[in-house]
Amino acid sequence: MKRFICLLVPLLTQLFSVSAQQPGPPSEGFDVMRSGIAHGRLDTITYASKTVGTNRKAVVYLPPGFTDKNKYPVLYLLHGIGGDELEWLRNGNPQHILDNLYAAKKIVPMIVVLPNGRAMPDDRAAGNIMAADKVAAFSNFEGDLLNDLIPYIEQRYPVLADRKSRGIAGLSMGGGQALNFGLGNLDKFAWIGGFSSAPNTKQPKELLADPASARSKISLLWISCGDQDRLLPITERTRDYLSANQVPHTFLKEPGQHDFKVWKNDLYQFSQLLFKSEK
Ligand code: FER
Repeated sequence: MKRFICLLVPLLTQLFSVSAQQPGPPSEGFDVMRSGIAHGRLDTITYASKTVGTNRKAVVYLPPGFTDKNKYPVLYLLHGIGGDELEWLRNGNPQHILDNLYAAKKIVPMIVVLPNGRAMPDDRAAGNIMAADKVAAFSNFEGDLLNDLIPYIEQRYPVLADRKSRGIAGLSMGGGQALNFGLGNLDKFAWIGGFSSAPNTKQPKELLADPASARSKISLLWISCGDQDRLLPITERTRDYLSANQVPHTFLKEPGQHDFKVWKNDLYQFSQLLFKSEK
């Protein structure tokens, strides 16, 4: 009996922590606009970027019931190599996913900022999207985000401006950016998600040089990828390093390829974990 309990307790603990970390896949209609529930609002903003030297656009999602009387945590949600500030809206219906999650009381009220992560004067996804200067612009976005966009958002909207109230996530190139910028700036971000992260993801030792100090700072580190995605080895490489260095993280290998079916599922699950733990 004693032996049985010794086996059972760790098993239950593990099951419990897994279910607490992973909300599970959505059901049909999770990404469709529903009538009869409260809806959020989309703003298009233009901010002056000292980093790029131009005025740049971003889209801001304000949650249902938004009011200047409250202060909100903020998620910065980034696009992929072929996208821009409208990519999530064109292909992913994040506003409907989030509205429906609010209606089900599964997420906390948050502002979601959809930036253009290609930080260069012509930031359209036109021509050769793989050109070296365009790929470099995804790296250059770190300065634009930290020094231009975040200060603009924090001045313009009623937001909680501490690291525990700031998250960063993205898909593919945006997943690489979220991991690079989030883990590289743990004084600014406590909630980090890489969805199907691209080859711009830094090598593990550069990505997280000091795992011991990161351990206590990270509230959520989510890494996920479709099992049919040829970029899966990048996420597995990050996962192996995090595991070897005992950095708590959530790893999800989900059925699917490199597409919005996977990323909508990621947003659905990741957003339910955001801004909830005490750590
Ligand atoms: C690459 C393969 C994929 C790469 C970038 C991507 C810069 C990005 C894909 C995406 O954002 O969807 O070799 O190199």
